[in-house]
Amino acid sequence: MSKIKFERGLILALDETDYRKAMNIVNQVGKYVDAIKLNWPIVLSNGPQIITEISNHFKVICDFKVSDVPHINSMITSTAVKLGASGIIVHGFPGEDSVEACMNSAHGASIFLVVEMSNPGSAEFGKKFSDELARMAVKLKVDGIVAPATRQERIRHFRGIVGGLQIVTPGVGAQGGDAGKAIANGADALIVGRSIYESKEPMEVVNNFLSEVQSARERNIQ
Ligand code: O7M
Repeated sequence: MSKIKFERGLILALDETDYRKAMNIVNQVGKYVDAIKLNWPIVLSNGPQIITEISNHFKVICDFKVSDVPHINSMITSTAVKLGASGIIVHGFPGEDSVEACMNSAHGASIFLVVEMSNPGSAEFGKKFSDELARMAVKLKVDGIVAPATRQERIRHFRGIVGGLQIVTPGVGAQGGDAGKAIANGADALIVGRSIYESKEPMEVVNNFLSEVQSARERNIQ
């Protein structure tokens, strides 16, 4: 299993649960994104074989936000990888042993740790510990973290903590985050769902995001 690289800087969050519509989107935009993120809604609606079906052609990240005791985390992670996942999203709040269990059963798949969520309610509990979670990501040497595009300054803040770890960022588009600013602040890849799969012209939307990423990266280099 090879690690996921974010050459294009875009991950499709495929939260469309209708099989035909979902596969139609995959066929249109799959090869223009770095990975396709599958969350519970599409997997519960279509069965785990959808992970295998899509991963036969494209990199799949299973966004199960794994957050259980270590032996269950191991079972979830290794099963998702056997089904074809190249990346797994995990929570850090159950503690280092639970995250390590995911890492030890990932068989080379990338592990991304959620440090702060994009919804307003995440300020209530999660934000209080997000620095510690980012430091945990560095200590355990996970592959990357998930940080919110809805609060751009937080991406920059976490970049300062995690150094070279990958940062993937949800909350662009439908949740109000700005794609170019997210990249300018240090994100490696945008995670985008509804703006793409609810559009009548998904490929056009993907192209727009790709050029925003490209220009922001060029500006970052200058
Ligand atoms: O672009 P949207 O708003 O339609 O979808 C956003 C996707 O990002 C959706 O699949 C969420 O599960 C995911 N997400 C968040 O919206 N907020 C978070 O804080 C974290 C995630 C996520 O991807 O975690 C890995």
